[in-house]
Amino acid sequence: MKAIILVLAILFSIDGWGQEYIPNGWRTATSKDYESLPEWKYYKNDFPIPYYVSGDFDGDGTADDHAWILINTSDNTQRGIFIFLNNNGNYEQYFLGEASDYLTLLQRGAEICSFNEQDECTEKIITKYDGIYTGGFEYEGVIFYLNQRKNKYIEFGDCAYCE
Ligand SMILES: [Ca+2]
Repeated sequence: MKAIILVLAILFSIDGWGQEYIPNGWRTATSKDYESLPEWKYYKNDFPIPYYVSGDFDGDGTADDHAWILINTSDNTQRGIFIFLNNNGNYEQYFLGEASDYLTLLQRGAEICSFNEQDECTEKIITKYDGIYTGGFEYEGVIFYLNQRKNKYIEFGDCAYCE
């Protein structure tokens, strides 16, 4: 029972967060969405908040940036991945594409790799700040990590697939 109350408290607190930077046409997930998303419902005990992580996603030294799986309000089913970089309360928005099932934090110091179209490993880096991993409960996901020079989030993969 205590665990249920704790999860509900976390859900309600996150539901109320940061509404000011959520773009028009999108909304944060609510407890009702667990009913319509089989994966979220199925893994709820192990993974109570699959749609949100915070971290330092731009390397400015403060872990006050937000990553969300948001839900499109036009059909209430389409999901998108967004990162909001907090610059003293002004949020810079990045849309990363259609969402997988969940987000997790990729902490700085991780070894990540990029791949070409032939799935050959082309680059291996050690992250200097946080990134996000977005994946499926039953399939492989991708890592998004900011390329500061290009001011763009780049897709990386797991270096376990590098020869
Ligand atoms: Ca930051």
